[in-house]
Amino acid sequence: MAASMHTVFIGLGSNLDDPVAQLQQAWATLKAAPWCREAKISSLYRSVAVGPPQPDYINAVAQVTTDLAPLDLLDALQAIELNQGRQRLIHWGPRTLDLDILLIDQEIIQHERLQVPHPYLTERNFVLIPLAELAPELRLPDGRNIGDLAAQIGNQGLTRLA
Ligand code: A4P
Ligand code: MG
Repeated sequence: MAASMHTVFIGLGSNLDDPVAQLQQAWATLKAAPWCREAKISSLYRSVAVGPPQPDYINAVAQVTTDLAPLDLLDALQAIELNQGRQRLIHWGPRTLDLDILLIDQEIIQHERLQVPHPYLTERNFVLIPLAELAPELRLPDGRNIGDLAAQIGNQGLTRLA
């Protein structure tokens, strides 16, 4: 039986060791992954850090189609993080690469390793604005529209890179 395909949105973030290059490398790895189809990515954004004082982030959002099950996708993304030198030192602290699963179709997942939609999705302009670039008509499982949420949140601390 063919596994079902899922439309997934992934948040990319980096604020260490040449963040633009980190995101470009992560995107190249994602696109080339055997489990990844129909990949596209938003613009890159510079974003003032949320959390403890630390350098600005570069953020973007990618949309991919995959037949991986959610926890297998999480494993695959964490392997990419580790491959790019990610160390888990401080909660919300600086990192070479963070890959967060934002949405998987209209699924709601409450697992000890994985919450989907990502719990802070609606509070972060560095997630909502690039997400709306890719999919303004998209809705959260609760019915809220991404384009509307992005228009309401404002762009404080966020700069789109040329
Ligand atoms: N996990 C649960 N749900 C998910 C999900 N939807 N996607 C678990 C990915 N992982 C998920 O994550 C800890 C654990 O969360 C994982 O092992 C997984 O099982 P982590 O990346 O190791 O650690 P963390 O840094 O403590 O937390 P997290 O959740 O990645 O932090 P955030 O919320 O991503 O915040 N400021 C700006 N401007 N831009 C940023 O990108 N990012 C952070 C990190 C802080 N400030 C930022 C940014
Ligand atoms: Mg993370």
